[in-house]
Amino acid sequence: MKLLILLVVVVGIVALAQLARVYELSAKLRKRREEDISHADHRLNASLFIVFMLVFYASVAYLYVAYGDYLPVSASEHGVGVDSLMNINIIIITVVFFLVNTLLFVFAAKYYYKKDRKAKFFPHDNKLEMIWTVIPSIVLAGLIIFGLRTWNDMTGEASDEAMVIEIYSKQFDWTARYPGSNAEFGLSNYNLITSNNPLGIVTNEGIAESLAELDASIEKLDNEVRYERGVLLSQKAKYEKELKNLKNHGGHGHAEHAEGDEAHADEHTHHGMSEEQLLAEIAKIDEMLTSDLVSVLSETALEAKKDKLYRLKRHKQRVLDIEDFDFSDAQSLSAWEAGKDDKIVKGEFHLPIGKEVEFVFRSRDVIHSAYMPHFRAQMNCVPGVPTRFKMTPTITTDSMRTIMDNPEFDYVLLCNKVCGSAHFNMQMKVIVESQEDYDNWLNEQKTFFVEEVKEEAAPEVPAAPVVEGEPTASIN
Ligand SMILES: [Cu+2]
Repeated sequence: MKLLILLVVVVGIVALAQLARVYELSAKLRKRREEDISHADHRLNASLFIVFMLVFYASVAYLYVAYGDYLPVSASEHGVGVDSLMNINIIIITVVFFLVNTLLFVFAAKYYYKKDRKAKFFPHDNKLEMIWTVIPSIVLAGLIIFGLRTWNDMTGEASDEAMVIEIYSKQFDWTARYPGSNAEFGLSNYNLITSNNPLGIVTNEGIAESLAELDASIEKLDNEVRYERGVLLSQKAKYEKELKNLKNHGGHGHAEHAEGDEAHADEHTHHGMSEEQLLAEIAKIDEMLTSDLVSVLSETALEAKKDKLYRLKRHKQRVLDIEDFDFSDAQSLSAWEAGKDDKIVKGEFHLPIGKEVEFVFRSRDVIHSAYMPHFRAQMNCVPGVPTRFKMTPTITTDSMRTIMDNPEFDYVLLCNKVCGSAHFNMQMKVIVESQEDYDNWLNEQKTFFVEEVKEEAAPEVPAAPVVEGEPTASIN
């Protein structure tokens, strides 16, 4: 079938070429030069300009109707402003579009070439220059001022009553965090990220868990490196050589300074190990060689493991550094305590209707973009730099289902930055509901590390105010 279409296209092109050739030949026969174009040809081209313009306008009008409002009414307070800004822009663009294209095509059609018509020489006009400089400047300035005001609406300071939610992005999903009863987020540190602590929230339990995980990995890797057959054999050979030297020189040989040398040179004047110590070391290696842990690694693999071991130990040191946190400062202490009752949710998050909510965005790996089209909201999530905006939802999920006449409808948070292979699937459901339903839902959500929090620990958490301008303090 495809071949057939191709064949038809090729035959068509050949036919056209032949037609052109016939035309050229007949023109020659009629003693007409090729570049002489008749008045009828000019008129035909002029009317074709008008035809093209009308078809062009019709297709643009179709696109406006078919795709003009792909989103329902805005479900947030500031979204109304975003929509009117968008509408004003579209109206201006549409007017300019029709004006410019009409001038372009109608002029081309009207002033087609005529033998007896002479063009007017019109090189410059100050008044015209002024008009098409000043009018666009005023319109653009107006748009920018309007746009900045709308932008400030979304990114300005949130009111004191606003609730705060953290949206955490990583390849390829979203996690939402609600501060617990103390209305304050706990500190977070990426070094503490474990499977149970996906946001790396700083708590004593989180640190303990992270250290336990690191210790297990370090031990496993350390064994792999220590029990490598080649390493063991070369170590053994070194000890055997030393032992031989010791025997040959009657205890005065210059044995190499061996690792793990803690011997007091009682019988010897040099720093080498005694014969008994060397024999003990060799016996130890012999025993290790019979262990199940012994493996054979290539030099590259061994180097890679050593490198990984080094990095794990460095990671562990960083976690240990967190423990040296300064507790003398009351505010730091409360930030340290604050993480325990944070609530972490995946899959969907809820918002109460009519309540201002401040979003704080973080990213673990690459730049993502939190996009909530129905709320006309979008913000980049940048690794290492918390970003934020605020909004007030105005339509519940249920009402929006009625408005859209779609009982399946749900608000959604999407990633709007191509961030990797599963980017398309990076989304989270957003539910807007009454304050009561929201409270019930939040109460059902598990508290972070709830099982470890001792009951008497709860009153100790002071109701400290949120550190201003620092919704997610980070100590790294
Ligand atoms: Cu993404």
